[in-house]
Amino acid sequence: MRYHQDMTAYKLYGRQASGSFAVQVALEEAAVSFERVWIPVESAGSADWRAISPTGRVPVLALPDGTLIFESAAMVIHLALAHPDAGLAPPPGTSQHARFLQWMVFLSANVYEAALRSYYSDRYSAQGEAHAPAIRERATAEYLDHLALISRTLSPYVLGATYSIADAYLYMLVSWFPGDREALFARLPALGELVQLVSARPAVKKTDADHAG
Ligand SMILES: N[C@@H](CCC(=O)N[C@@H](CS)C(=O)NCC(=O)O)C(=O)O
Repeated sequence: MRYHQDMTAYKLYGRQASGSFAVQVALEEAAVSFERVWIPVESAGSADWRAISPTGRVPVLALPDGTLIFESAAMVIHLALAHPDAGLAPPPGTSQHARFLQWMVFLSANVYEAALRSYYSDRYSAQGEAHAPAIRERATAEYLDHLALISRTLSPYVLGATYSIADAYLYMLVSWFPGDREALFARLPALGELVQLVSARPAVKKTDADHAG
């Protein structure tokens, strides 16, 4: 399969229930023109796809000038800065923006990482599937600890009274939680409230529908 560059709009390469979710929400909230391209799992190793995504993973965002970006947190931070009127993040240089960056990096480096370890457990040991159950169990426990840590800051959003794209990023990561979601919200009610608030946003509803298939 050949992938083409379009110099007039963003192009988001993703997959259902993947990290492209939060990036699509950012594009929808910014009301910018973009094309969504689904990359099948089987394409991960293909030379054409590797030319777009050096890691073989999704998401990848092609900027309107053709520049290709990987790492979902970098994409949403860039979109927040490139489209300030969309209100995806506080103004750069402010203390609130510093907190926004802190939580974006925390979510990407810790929560997303725990999700990957939990879903791809066999990759984290030279013994493959033999050690996977223990790795999965530990990853899921850490996933929960990370969610508990961030949920203590919710009031009701990550940055307090004002929504930011960090909330949509957290919403995405909560949707992947491998444990019992009802039990999670019973234990972390602020997280359940955040999910309710974020799910009601039109940009999120649209993205939810697209990612549902
Ligand atoms: N740190 C990367 C992680 C990307 C990532 O691992 N994506 C997953 C889907 S959510 C993927 O492509 N998995 C396929 C694979 O690893 O084979 C990001 O935030 O973009």
